Amino acid sequence: MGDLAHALADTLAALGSRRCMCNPGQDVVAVIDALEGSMGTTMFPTEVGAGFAADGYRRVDPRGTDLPVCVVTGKAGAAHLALPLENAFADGVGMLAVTGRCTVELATVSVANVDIGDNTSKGLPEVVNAFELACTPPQGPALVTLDRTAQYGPAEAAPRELTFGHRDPSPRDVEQATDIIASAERPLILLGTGCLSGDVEGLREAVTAIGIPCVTSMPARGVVDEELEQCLGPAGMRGKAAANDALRGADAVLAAGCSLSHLTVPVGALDGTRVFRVDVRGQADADTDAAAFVTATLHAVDEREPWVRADGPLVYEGSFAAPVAVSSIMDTLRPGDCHVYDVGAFSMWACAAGTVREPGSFLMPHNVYPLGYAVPGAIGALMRGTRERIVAVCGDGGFVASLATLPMAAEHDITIVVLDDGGMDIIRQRQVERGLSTLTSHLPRTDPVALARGCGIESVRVDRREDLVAQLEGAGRGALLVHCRLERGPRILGALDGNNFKVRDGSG
Ligand SMILES: Cc1ncc(C[n+]2csc(CCOP(=O)(O)OP(=O)(O)O)c2C)c(N)n1
Repeated sequence: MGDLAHALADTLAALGSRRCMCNPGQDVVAVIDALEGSMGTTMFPTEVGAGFAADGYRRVDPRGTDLPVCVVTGKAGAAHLALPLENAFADGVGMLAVTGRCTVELATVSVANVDIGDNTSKGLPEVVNAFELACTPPQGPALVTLDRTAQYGPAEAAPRELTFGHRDPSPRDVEQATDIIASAERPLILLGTGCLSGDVEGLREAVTAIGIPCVTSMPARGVVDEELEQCLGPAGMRGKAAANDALRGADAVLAAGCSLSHLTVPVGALDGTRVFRVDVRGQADADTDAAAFVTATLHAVDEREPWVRADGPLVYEGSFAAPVAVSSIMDTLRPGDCHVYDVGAFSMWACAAGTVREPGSFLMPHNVYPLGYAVPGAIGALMRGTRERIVAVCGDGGFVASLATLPMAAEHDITIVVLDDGGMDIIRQRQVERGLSTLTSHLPRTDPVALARGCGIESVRVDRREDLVAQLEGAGRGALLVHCRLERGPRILGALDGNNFKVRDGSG
């Protein structure tokens, strides 16, 4: 019999994990050492960086059992991991976190919680169960906690054949959904992140073949090709006007893998609408492949002419401020690329801009909006190896928040765009609206170009839209930082949906 560290590493590798993101400490050094022998293991300078990288790794392609393993030490390490775990839990991103002891209650932001403590012989079968939960939709982080001494205690690997995988849609449920959609005058399909981990290819074919309009949640952007006439794009708070109009106007909605939160469904939009839901946490049909369910339903109904039209492309015009910079970046998004967004006023403009054609090409945390996500998230997405060109987009605030991870970018084919409007604009806008002091939306001055060069990253400064586009078109090999000096952007309206998303003069 070997020790727990090796038994755990062997078990996780046998289940399908290929990557470990870690930040070491005494509680987990032996675990990390064992994982190094079983999978690609990368040290991140902070636990937050490791956690966001694990998130980006899984978010870019949430299928299968290649669950990222995020290992941090107890107390300080585990406390730092609270933010990435909260973010992953809220957005349904699977990962397996292994930590030492901590009084911060991380179990509340995990889909499964295994406290191995010092009982090394009993814990591993439970870890396998937790692993399975973490990668089965609706996914989320699973947490394994151990005592420092446990790493060295005796244990045997406990892999087993995972029953992982979705249940095939039940014919009875499909029939019911088909009846609802077929008898509707204005049917609509609402696709959430649950669809991303299922049979996406089948879904894309079915949506293309049958003209029933569909909308997506923001994080599911790209699950079907937004260039399709019947794809109205993302709905919700920052979504497209046509998508929200369709939600309000539909008389029947098949909602698949979507939580129907206020971020996706405008308040009251579905009142009085017949809604059939599939693959949602807590529902009886929770483990159904949501994508396959929609596919089966679409194949059972007749082809239709769409009853709503998509918006034309959203064009932001004006000076080199956030809407113009962000829409220019979105216009360079090609199949095979992945753009990873941080949070800020600038990112709001990205939500309804551009055309997202494939899943895994537009990553933006949706519920928690954690500042500093983009750079480590992009490094994680790159490690998954499924996308060709990776671009991290952040504001000057997000850039500073992720500085600890910047040196790591030097070793990767990654482009970082820093949209620098000289402060934290989203905060400033709220402060101005409420007549508050704007002192705390200022940032200490930094020079992203000099900082990046100091880390061995090629770096340029641009002041014009054309120069930004030229840099992005040419990017892809090696690390590059593009520092955009922006004018202050127009005010983000307190918007409930894309209808309100119009560029206005002035910055009030
Ligand atoms: C970890 C964390 N801390 C604080 C916040 C609140 N917050 C949201 S956006 C933001 C500032 C963004 O500034 P910047 O990156 O410069 O983008 P801008 O708004 O200027 O476009 C802050 C502090 C957050 N979302 N996450």
